[in-house]
Amino acid sequence: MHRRGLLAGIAALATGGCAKVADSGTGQALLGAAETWHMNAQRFLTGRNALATEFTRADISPFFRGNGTTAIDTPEYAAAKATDFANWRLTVTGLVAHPLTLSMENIRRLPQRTQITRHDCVEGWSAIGEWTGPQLATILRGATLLPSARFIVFRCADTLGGAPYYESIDLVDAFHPQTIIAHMLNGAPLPERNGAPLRLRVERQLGYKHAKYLTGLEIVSDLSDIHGGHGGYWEDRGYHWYAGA
Ligand SMILES: Nc1nc2c(c(=O)[nH]1)N[C@H]1C(S)=C(S)[C@@H](COP(=O)(O)O)O[C@H]1N2
Ligand SMILES: [Mo]
Repeated sequence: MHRRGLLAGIAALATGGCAKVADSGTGQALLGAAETWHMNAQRFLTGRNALATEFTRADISPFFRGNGTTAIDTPEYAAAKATDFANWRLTVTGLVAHPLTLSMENIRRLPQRTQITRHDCVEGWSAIGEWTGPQLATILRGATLLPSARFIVFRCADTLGGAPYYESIDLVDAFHPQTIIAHMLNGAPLPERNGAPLRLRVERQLGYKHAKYLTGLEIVSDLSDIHGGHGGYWEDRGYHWYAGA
């Protein structure tokens, strides 16, 4: 984590210079003042495209545990799993010039990125895994964002306590090189517990941002009318929207 460097560096920052990213109404409503400070300070100190640490194969955790939803008990998901997700689709809708419906085959044929990174869950555990999939940027370029696009909303196939899991990130993280739509963990298709067949990896953020069981990407200008209005399942229950680690 860069948090120690971040805290050390904050002292060196002048207070006035860091209010660019979330300067519109939506950004301000979404982010508390301290959270906005944290996001802008982190991006200022490390660069908006700074890479999260990547590890070697020797560092990979022998078992990458599952957390939150680890199995989906619906007939639809069982049927999808039985056919190795041959009919699974990832839709790309909202503020795009070209809405997309991608099959697993489409996703596997895009240029791929493989990265070995550490996942940090706020519940107090970490694991290192090797993830493979296309960069989200590639998919978004294919769809072509409209000028009003500001956030990517990730729709998931599961519910927790009856409410759909969902997440969102802004365009800085969406176009970051390590932000991928992963379909493989450690060289094999994603296990069910880790989000089969598709999950987000957004490596500079904490575990709950990494939405599993992806069914759709929705490009929006505003998060306030989606579910609880805070940009994610856990955010609607009090977690920070910007979970930079
Ligand atoms: N769809 C969905 N995505 C999710 C969750 C979930 O319950 N449902 N849990 C989140 C949390 S809190 C963490 S730490 C990671 C866990 O990823 P893992 O199951 O691969 O360890 O997934 C995140 N993404
Ligand atoms: Mo988590």
